[in-house]
Amino acid sequence: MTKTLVRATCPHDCPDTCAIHVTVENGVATEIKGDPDHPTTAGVLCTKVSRYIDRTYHPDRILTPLRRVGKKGEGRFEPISWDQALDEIASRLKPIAARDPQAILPYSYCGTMGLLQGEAMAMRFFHKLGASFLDRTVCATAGFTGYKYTIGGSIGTDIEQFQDARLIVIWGGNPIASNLHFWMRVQEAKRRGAKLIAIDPYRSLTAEKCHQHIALMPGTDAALALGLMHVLIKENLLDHDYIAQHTVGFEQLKERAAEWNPERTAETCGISVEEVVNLAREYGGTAMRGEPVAIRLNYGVQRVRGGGMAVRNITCLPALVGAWRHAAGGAQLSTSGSFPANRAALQRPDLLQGPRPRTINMNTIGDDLLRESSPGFGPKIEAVIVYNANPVAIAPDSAKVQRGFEREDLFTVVLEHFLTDSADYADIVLPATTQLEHVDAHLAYGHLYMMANNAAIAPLGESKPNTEIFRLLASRMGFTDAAFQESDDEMAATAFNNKDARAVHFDWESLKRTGWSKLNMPAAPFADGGFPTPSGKCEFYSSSMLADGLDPVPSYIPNYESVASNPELAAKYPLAMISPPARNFLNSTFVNVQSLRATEGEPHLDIHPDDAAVRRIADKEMVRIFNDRGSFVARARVTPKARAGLVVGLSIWWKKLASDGKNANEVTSQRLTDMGRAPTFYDTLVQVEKVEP
Ligand SMILES: Nc1nc2c(c(=O)[nH]1)N[C@H]1C(S)=C(S)[C@@H](COP(=O)(O)OP(=O)(O)OC[C@H]3O[C@@H](n4cnc5c(=O)[nH]c(N)nc54)[C@H](O)[C@@H]3O)O[C@H]1N2
Ligand SMILES: Nc1nc2c(c(=O)[nH]1)N[C@H]1C(S)=C(S)[C@@H](COP(=O)(O)OP(=O)(O)OC[C@H]3O[C@@H](n4cnc5c(=O)[nH]c(N)nc54)[C@H](O)[C@@H]3O)O[C@H]1N2
Ligand code: SF4
Ligand SMILES: [Mo]
Repeated sequence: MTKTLVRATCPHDCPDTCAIHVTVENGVATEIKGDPDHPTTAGVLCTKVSRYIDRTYHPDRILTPLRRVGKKGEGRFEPISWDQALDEIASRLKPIAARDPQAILPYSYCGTMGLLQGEAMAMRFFHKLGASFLDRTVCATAGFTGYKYTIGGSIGTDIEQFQDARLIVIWGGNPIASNLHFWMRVQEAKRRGAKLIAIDPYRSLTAEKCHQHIALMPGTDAALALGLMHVLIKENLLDHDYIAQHTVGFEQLKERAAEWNPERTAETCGISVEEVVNLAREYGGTAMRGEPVAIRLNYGVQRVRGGGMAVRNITCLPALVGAWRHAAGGAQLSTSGSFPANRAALQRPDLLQGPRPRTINMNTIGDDLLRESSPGFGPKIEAVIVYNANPVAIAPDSAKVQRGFEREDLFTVVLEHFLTDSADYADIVLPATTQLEHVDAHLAYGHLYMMANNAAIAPLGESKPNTEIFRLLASRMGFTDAAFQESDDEMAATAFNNKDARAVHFDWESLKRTGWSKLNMPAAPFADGGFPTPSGKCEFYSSSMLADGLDPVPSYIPNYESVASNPELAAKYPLAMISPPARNFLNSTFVNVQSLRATEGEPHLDIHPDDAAVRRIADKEMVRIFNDRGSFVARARVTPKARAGLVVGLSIWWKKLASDGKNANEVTSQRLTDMGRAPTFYDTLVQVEKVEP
């Protein structure tokens, strides 16, 4: 019997990008473990990925190409050969491309974060084809943009420094569920005496375990940050030297913050005046004692109209108190900007001939699939190629998305492991390999290691890596460029720019052997300023924002849908709804793994006892959640974990595994954020009623 250990990397859309050891016996993966030597993984995988072997060998894996035989959405297919599948796809795409290739749309996100299976060959294919561009904005671009205006790029406090912080503010994140290895550092900081504060409308698993939990209303974080600035300035909890040397626009910020006294702030956020004042004193006071204060800023604050501004305001705070002076101080939203990734080499935008195609925002896929050709829009979408994504489950305003994919005149191809809600609408489904079956190179957005994934086992059935599928499609379409001949290893070798000082020690072959390699980065990136903004400083005043038509100074943009901003709508739909990730799912991935679904049980809605009482809803009763866009049902959990005025439906369920065939995205809207063209999943008003049995 041969038993080998293969070095792999977790491919999922999670900041932790864990280093994995896979044990392979006689060609079969038998065990998966966290790499004990990788500093952030520290030998630990989350519950979900501990089940990755179950997922890979799952009896429902798609193992051959499939052609639809039932109605769209029904999920009835027959197996066909690769040749049949590729011929059919090419014969459908060619005439569309001859008329206008922009009528073909790729739809992908981060089902795998791998640079090869995620983007390389697929992007080459769509560039060469001249297909519509997809604005991949479903997750992080609001905050990315707000952070960039202020700090200059996605660079922040190293996760490996957090254990030395004295105060950690976990702002709009639930790391126990979605950033476990950061939480392990936070636990260490706590043991060393740090104070932990969670800012979250919901008493999440994480908020429960912090010393303090500030439960503000969704979408009011920008106001809270302004209120904190007000108190910091009024009580002179400021690092004047850092402000003078490394920031611009303090006077304008001061003027704006003056408008946000603790009373106005507390009223806007739905919290107490003491909570505002004490948080400012704790944050500023700890920093004034020369101790590191760190903010882990996450995605919860971004999924509302003013999500970009919220991130911007929060990221002004560390510079005000000089927190960046310490390696363990400052803020982290994402580390992705630290990596010298060579995206042009991977994606080859030079393959594009002719003018730049139009761009479709992935968040408005519902409306856009239903649009006719027009001068403003361009051609009607005639074909969609979905990979690494499950739009029917994850995109907002889901009823429209579903209607779009139901169109008889739409040709849909889905590359998948499983018959997801989206695959059910495909004309052709192509079987993709999992991370155990293909090679890939990874960067991370929560740590600073370049990562390699070796293939542990041969592809199951007839499945193929995305890279190979797009190579074959390119050949069927008659694309003969050398770019389509490159192997996965050849592409991986170009993924990181090893002339860059951060990655000079990098080489793909050695990375494959060791599994991971840390970037050369200073421990405290902004201790002496050097922000990658136009001014080289932390920009309290941003000329770029002014040029982009935004308020150049931190401000507050209320939700589209809230009691204060839209009382008329709130009269009908008085409850704010958020639908953050469930611990045992990864977006909609893993929902079909029975053991993980069993832990989550069924779709739930957490509702405060007061809100339940007026609706005569008892714990465990079925409820209907609805607004003008749609409705879905869930089992009520009557609990003060949801603050009054808020309901929480942990997500993202597969629709077809829910009793009513629907999920939380029935009620979310396609409206976009203030910056970054991102979604507003948590900017949603609903009403809730008991479902009479
Ligand atoms: N287990 C698991 N892990 C995941 C994922 C998953 O689905 N499951 N998804 C991955 C992905 S794609 C992402 S983007 C990240 C997300 O990473 P995080 O943003 O850290 O993850 P969440 O668990 O969504 O935590 C968001 C928290 O924000 C809160 N929140 C909602 N609205 C607001 C608001 O307006 N203000 C504030 N302050 N808080 C608010 C929610 O109640 C929730 O507790 O996680 C990744 N990791
Ligand atoms: N209501 C609500 N909606 C949300 C969110 C929310 O918090 N609330 N969160 C949003 C966020 S942050 C995000 S990032 C999106 C995520 O949305 P998506 O990126 O669509 O994520 P998943 O639903 O996990 O779907 C990924 C799919 O990719 C497939 N896949 C994985 N690896 C491979 C591979 O190698 N090849 C191929 N071909 N397929 C592969 C998986 O099987 C899975 O079905 O959802 C968004 N939607
Ligand atoms: S999902 Fe996140 S925590 Fe779980 S193994 Fe993957 S990278 Fe690690
Ligand atoms: Mo995300």
